[in-house]
Amino acid sequence: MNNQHCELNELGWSDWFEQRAGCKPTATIARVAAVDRDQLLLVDQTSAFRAKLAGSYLYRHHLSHELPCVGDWVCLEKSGDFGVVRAIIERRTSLRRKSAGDVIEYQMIAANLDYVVVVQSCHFDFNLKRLERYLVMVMDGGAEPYILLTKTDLLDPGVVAAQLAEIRSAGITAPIATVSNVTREGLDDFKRLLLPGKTYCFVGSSGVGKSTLINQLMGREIFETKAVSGTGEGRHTTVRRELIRIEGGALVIDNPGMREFGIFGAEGGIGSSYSDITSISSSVVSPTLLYI
Ligand SMILES: Nc1nc2c(ncn2[C@@H]2O[C@H](COP(=O)(O)OP(=O)(O)OP(=O)(O)O)[C@@H](O)[C@H]2O)c(=O)[nH]1
Ligand SMILES: [Mg+2]
Repeated sequence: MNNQHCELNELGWSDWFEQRAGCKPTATIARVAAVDRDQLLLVDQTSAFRAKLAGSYLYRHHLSHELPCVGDWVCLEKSGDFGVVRAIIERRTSLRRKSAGDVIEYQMIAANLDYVVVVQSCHFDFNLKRLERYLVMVMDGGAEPYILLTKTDLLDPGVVAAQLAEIRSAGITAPIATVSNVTREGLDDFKRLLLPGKTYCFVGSSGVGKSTLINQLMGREIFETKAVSGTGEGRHTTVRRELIRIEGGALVIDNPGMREFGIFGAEGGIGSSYSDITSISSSVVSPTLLYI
């Protein structure tokens, strides 16, 4: 991330974190922009730099959700352009999935998100039940959901309008945007939703156009994209999560495509109304079975 000389709050820092940080006075605070095996890419007011987790932290924390993920704030010791992370600051919100296996363990997708943008393509990918499952997962983690329908250029406007009506008639009240990355219709309206200093995490199936859209928002090709199959299936092009700051100051996380997931207690379908979703959301134990 190119963040030369920006304030921490431009990277998403707020009083909420300030009150909970508890870092040593000599420590530096930075945000996790990417996790590459045992190395972290961090950003602070002055630069992007590499870091690793302190051995003492690893000794005390074994569960995968205790390890830093994209979007986390960390306390570290910085020497030159390398850091040693001593602690993760409490997460305000998160997006997480249950790991496969009998032991209930969470795998973090990303942390400290203000909004999760659930992306579906109008073309082949649109699926109300899956959308509902995503919304439950988002609300379970405490972020606000946005719904984004892409590839409107490939369908008759009447079909897109029917999909919007289907979403609303299911009682889903989350804001919905529609966009075509080809004609750019809807792009400016969507851009206006993205506020400086707020963090937006893009999730959805492979091939729906997440990276294409983020490239459009950046105004240049920073993420690789790849054509989908004739039936709209993506190629799992994005394999790395990364937090970037786009023009206008919003913080955006691209994600690898997700194949399928379910929610604890909701395997048989969530029911047909948003009130069902919200009641599940407040009582749900965890999202589960989400494969990337
Ligand atoms: N017609 C049309 N094609 C689009 C649109 N948005 C993206 N595409 C195309 O869809 C294909 C997949 O786009 P990506 O941006 O790679 O999709 P992704 O969601 O990032 O996929 P993963 O990284 O695999 O999760 C590319 O060929 C894009 O050019 C759109 O609005 N309309
Ligand atoms: Mg991608």
